[in-house]
Amino acid sequence: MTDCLFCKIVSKNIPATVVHETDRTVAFRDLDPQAPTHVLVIPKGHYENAAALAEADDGLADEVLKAAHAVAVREGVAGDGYRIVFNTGPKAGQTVFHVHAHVLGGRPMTWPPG
Ligand code: DGP
Repeated sequence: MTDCLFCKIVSKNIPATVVHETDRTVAFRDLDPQAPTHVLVIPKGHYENAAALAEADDGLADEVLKAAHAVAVREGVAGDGYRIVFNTGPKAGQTVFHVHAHVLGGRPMTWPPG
């Protein structure tokens, strides 16, 4: 999708610090990190949000989840605990409408989220 910020990161028209990549996913550091580790994992194909990705039903959601875990391992936060968040829809705080998993770690987390 030509207008999509994260599609432009996939096509390298916008720079990003990529930390992990597979054939169908890419993971890069968040521009405004909310934890010592804050990485976004996206499918390279455009899906608006987690619901659209789940409905696509082609195994890609599984690949995104596996990539998120691989990032946590690589970043050294998997042992102590980390959080994977899909903000889905404006009311949940989604601001970029290309599905992304936030992988957050490296500090204690609180619950419930805001
Ligand atoms: P959300 O609010 O769940 O849609 O999260 C969007 C995230 O995307 C937010 O944490 C900030 C991040 N972000 C926005 N623009 C850019 C960008 O140009 N580059 C990178 N690396 N991250 C961005």
